[in-house]
Amino acid sequence: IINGVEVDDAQFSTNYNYLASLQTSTNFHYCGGTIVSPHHIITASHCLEPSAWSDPSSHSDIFIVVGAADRGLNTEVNRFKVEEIIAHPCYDAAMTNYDIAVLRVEEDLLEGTGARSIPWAIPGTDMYATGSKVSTSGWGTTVSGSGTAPNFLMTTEYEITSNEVCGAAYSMPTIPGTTLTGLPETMVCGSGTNADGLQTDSCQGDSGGPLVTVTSEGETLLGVTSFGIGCALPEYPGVYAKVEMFHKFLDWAVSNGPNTFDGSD
Ligand code: 4AZ
Repeated sequence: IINGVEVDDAQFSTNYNYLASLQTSTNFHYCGGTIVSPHHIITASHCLEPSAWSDPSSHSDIFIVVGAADRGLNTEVNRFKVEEIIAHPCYDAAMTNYDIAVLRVEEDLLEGTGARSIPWAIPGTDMYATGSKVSTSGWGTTVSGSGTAPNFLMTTEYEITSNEVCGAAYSMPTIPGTTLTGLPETMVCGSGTNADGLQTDSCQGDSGGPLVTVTSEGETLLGVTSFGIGCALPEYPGVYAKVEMFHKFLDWAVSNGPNTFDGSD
């Protein structure tokens, strides 16, 4: 997170305890996630090696750490093995589209960890209105281009960018390999400045983490941190997988229903 604020333990346990850190067996933090059920987190497909999706033997190096602002506090109690990777069947690595996945764990993520789940957005709300205040959080880098991650969770607030502005930014012909002519309906963007007037954004290592809105009914997950050009550049908003469009995939993945999901949104 660039130009955000640090989350302390007290704030974490009341406001941000839906966050998860994805770590390797050597405690290397590489992506974020959001707890959406006692046994499931949502993350980005691009955080996961496609070779691991259907091969449990090759995803043994993914651990989910929950319940602490300090990502180094990964104990037997709050560190979970991944039982199953459910990547969106339409995930398109070349376009970073359909960049969403569900991770299933066998144990209860919430029991005795201080963590909680939050709901994902379903269609028919006005939560994605341009200019709406949203927050994004993670253990990603605080300095664009630097590989180092903070120990404590960082969070920031900015606004939903219009689809036209964001689509235009990422349709520029200087971006090699893209054929985007506008923002796909599977994406939503955020940009803006913090209280000090500094441009703020998610960045490397925040991928997979949440874009959240707060209403009188509590928090709702609107997006999954996906990609950007640079970080906190005013001309390039942060891009998120638009969770509203994936409610059928998420209903299916989180209910562990029969394998009938056909890939439609
Ligand atoms: C990344 O490299 C990344 N500003 C994630 C989010 C953003 C940029 C880069 C959005 O994982």
